[in-house]
Amino acid sequence: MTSPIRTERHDDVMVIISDNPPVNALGAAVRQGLAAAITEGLDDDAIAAMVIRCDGRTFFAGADITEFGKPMQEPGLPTVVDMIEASSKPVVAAIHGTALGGGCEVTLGCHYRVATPSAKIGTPEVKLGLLPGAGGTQRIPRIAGVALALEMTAKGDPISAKKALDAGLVDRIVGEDTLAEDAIAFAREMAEHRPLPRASEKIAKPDPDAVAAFRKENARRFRGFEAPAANIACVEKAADGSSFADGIAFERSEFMRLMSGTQSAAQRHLFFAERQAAKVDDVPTDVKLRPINKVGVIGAGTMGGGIAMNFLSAGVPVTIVEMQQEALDRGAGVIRKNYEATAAKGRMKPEQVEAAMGALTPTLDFAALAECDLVIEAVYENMDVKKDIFTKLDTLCKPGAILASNTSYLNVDEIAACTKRPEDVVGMHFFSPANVMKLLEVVRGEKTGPDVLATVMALAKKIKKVAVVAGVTYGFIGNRMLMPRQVEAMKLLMEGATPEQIDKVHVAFGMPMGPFQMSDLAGVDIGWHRDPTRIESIRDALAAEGRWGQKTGKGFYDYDEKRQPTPSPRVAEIVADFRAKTGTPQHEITDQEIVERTLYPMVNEGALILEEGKAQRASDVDVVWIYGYGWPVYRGGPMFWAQSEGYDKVVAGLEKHGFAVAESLRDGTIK
Ligand code: 3H9
Repeated sequence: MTSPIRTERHDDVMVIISDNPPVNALGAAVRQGLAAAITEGLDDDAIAAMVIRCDGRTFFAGADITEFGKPMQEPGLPTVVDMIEASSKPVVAAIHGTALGGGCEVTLGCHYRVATPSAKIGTPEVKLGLLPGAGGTQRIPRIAGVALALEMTAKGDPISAKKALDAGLVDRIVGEDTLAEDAIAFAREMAEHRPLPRASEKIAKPDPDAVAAFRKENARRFRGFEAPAANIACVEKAADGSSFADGIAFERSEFMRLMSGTQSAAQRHLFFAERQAAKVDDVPTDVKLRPINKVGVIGAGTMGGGIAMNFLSAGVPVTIVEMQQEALDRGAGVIRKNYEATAAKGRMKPEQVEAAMGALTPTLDFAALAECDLVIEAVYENMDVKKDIFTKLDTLCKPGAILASNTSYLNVDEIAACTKRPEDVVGMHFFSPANVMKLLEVVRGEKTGPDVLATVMALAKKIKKVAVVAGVTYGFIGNRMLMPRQVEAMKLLMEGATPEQIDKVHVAFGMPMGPFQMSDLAGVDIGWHRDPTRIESIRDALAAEGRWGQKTGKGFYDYDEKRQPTPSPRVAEIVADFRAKTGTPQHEITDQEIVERTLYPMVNEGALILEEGKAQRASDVDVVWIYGYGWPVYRGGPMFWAQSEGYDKVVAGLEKHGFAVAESLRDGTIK
C-alpha cells in the first residue's frame, strides 16, 4: 500500500506532504509516514529545514475519528507531535483550509507556522466530547495564554489566521495561492536560527480570573456536558506551575477518561449521523440537480419570514407573497428587524443587511411566483387551503419548478395529487424560528422525483441546515414522536404528577424544556376547538379561561412580566377537578416513572417509524431530535440513548406501563 505521505526536496528544504483525502485525517498510515519522513529529514545532512503541508482542500482536520474505540496503532499522535518538536532542524507547518484538533496539535509541535489568509485553526474535540489529546491543552496556553486556550479548547470554535497570528499561534500569513513556495522560503530563512522555539519549553502564566469568568459566562452553554470542564482543568494545569510532562500526563488521563465515556460516544455518533443524514440511500449521487436561483415563499408570517431569511442570507433572491398589504408589510418589517438585531450584535455588516433586504421582493401578486425555481408554501395547517394553493401553483409555475409545502403534519401525497406534477412536490418542514433552528425535515412523497429530493438536500446544505429525509406519516419523524410524549404527560398529570415535576425531569435529563413548558411556549390553544363551553379535557379548561400560555401570561404556569414561570394554583384546581370528575386513581409518581412513560414511548415510536420505512436509519431520528427539539447532544438522540441504556431496560419499562412494544425494539434489530 502506498503511503499517504511523500517527501520532496527543494535544495536544503525537505517538504513533507500528506495526501489523504477528503480531509487529511491523521490515521495510522499518515502518522507512520510523518514519523518516517521526519527521521528521513534528520538523517540527511543536505537538509537544513523541513516543511509539513497537505494536498487537497485542507491541512490535517484532526485525528481519524473512525479509529476511535479501536486498538491504537503505533505511533500515537502525541509521539509524532513530540518527535516533530524534538527535531534538531526547524520544522514549519504550512496551513491551508482548517487545521483542526490533532491537525492543530501537529502545527504546535512544529517550531514555526505559516498560514494562508483564509486558513482556520482550532481544537473542536470538545464537540466530540473530548479534549485535544496530543498536547494541545498544554501547548496552546504556553503560546497564546490561558484565556484564548479556554476559548479554543472548551468551546471548540476555530479562529481565523489573523487572530492566530495576533496570538502567536501563527508566525506569518503568506499568499493564498503561494503557500507551498512561501513556506519553503520561510523555512530557509529560519534554517540557521537557534535556539528552536519549542512550545513545551515556554511557561504559561496562571490566570485564575480568566478561568473564573470563563466558567461563569459559559455555565449555561456547558450544562450537562463533561468535556468542557475537563478542557478547562487541563488548561489550568498547563499554567499552575506543573512541568510539561505532568501536564501531558494529566491531559492523557483526562482524554482516556472522556474517550471511554458515553457522552463522547454519543457526540461522535452525532458527528457521523449528521453527515450520514445527508445521504439518500436510493438516489444516485450523480443525479442532475435542478438549478435554484430564485425562491418563492407563500405566507409572510413568522414561519414564512423565517424561511425567506435562510435563502436571503445565502444570497438567493426571494419573492414573498401575502394576501393583504398589512400582513406583507409586517412580514417584511420583521425580517428587517431581525437582520438589524443581528447587525447590532456585530454578527452582520450594515451592507449585508441591505444586500439581504435588496434580494427580497414582497408582493401581493401570486403570479410573481411564475419565475421561481422553488416555491415553499408556509400558510397555516389546513388541507383544503393547501390543496387550493397547490392547484394554483400547478397552473402558474414554470415547468421544472419544485413545489414544496412547509406542513408539519399533513399528507404530502394528498397535496401532490392535486397537481399534474406530483414528482415536483416535496415537503420542506422547517422548525420555528426557521432562521435559527438547524433542522429541516425533507418529506419525500410517494412520487417525489429523485432529482427533486437531491436538489432540496443540496440546497439545505447551502442554507446551513441539517436535512433529514422523512416519509409521509402524520407528524413525520419529529412531531410524530412528540405525540405519545404529550399524551403520557397529560395522563401523568391526571394520575397525580404536577406540570413542574414532569418538566423538571425533562430539564434534568437535558432537554431545554419539558412538555408543559413547551405547550405554554407554543400556545395551549393550538388545535383547540374554540368553544369555551365545551370542556372535555384539562387543555380545554385552560384554553376556555384564556390560559393560552406565555402569550397571555398564563397557561400551565403563571408568568410575570419577565415571562418567569411559577406553579399555578388555578391549574392545580382545574387538574384536581378533572381528577375528581373522572375518578382517576391517584398514586405517587416517581421521576423514574416519568422517564419510562414520557421518554421510552418516544423511542418506541421512533422504532415504529423505522419499521414502517418512514425514516432511513435510526441515526436520522437522532439528528431530528437533536437539531429540531433540543434533545441533549451528550445523549446522542433518542435511539442512541435507548441503545446505551439497553434495549431490554427500555422494553421492560414500556411493558410495565402497558405499552405495545415495537418488534424491532424488542428484538434489538433497530437500524
Ligand atoms: C482529534 O483530533 C483528537 C486529537 O486531539 C487527539 C488524538 C490522540 N476523521 O464534514 P465533511 C469525514 S479529534 C475521520 O462533510 P466539510 C466525514 O465523515 C478530531 N473522518 O466536509 C466525511 O465523510 P463522508 C478533531 C473525517 O468540508 C468527509 O470526511 N477534528 C474527519 O463540510 C467530509 O467531511 C474534528 O473534529 C475526521 N477527523 O468539512 C474535525 N473529519 O464523506 C472534524 C471529516 O464519508 N471535521 N471526516 O460522509 C470537520 O469539522 C469537517 O469535516 C471539516 C470539513 C471542517 C474538516
